[in-house]
Amino acid sequence: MAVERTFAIAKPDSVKNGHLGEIITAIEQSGLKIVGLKMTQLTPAICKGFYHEHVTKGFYKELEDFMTEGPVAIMVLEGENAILRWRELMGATNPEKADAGTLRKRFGANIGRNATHGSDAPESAKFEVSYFFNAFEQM
Ligand code: DAT
Ligand code: MG
Repeated sequence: MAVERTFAIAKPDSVKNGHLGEIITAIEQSGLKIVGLKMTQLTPAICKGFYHEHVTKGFYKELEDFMTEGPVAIMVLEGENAILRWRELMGATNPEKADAGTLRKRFGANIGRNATHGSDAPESAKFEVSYFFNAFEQM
């Protein structure tokens, strides 16, 4: 398995509830390296571009309202098998179904407000990283 980069978000609920530090600690303790990090707030247009695969779904409005409601921390993570490792650290999309100790189990309230985002494949990771980070913002 090669060294990969993946894209992560500490969603508005995580930032608002003061869980950003714990999320960063979990990433560092897992051995994944943070090679890009910044705060931003998504607009509806930016959110639609980011979640392009979901814009036609019934839950999209709820997703956009949530993702634009406050600041987020966005990150690029690097490591061997980083895409899958970050997904495993986050846990299942629905916090109720996430394994104990995962970030979504610890900090997510429900399937909509689920604390973190992670890319799901090499192609989406490449798109998502480049959507938010230019070359000078990645170490
Ligand atoms: P993931 O974030 O685990 O990759 P996804 O890509 O299927 O999950 O969906 C993107 C986000 O959309 C997800 O983190 C939360 C929201 N979402 C997904 N399914 C939902 C549903 N049935 N009801 C409300 N929000 C949902
Ligand atoms: Mg997804």
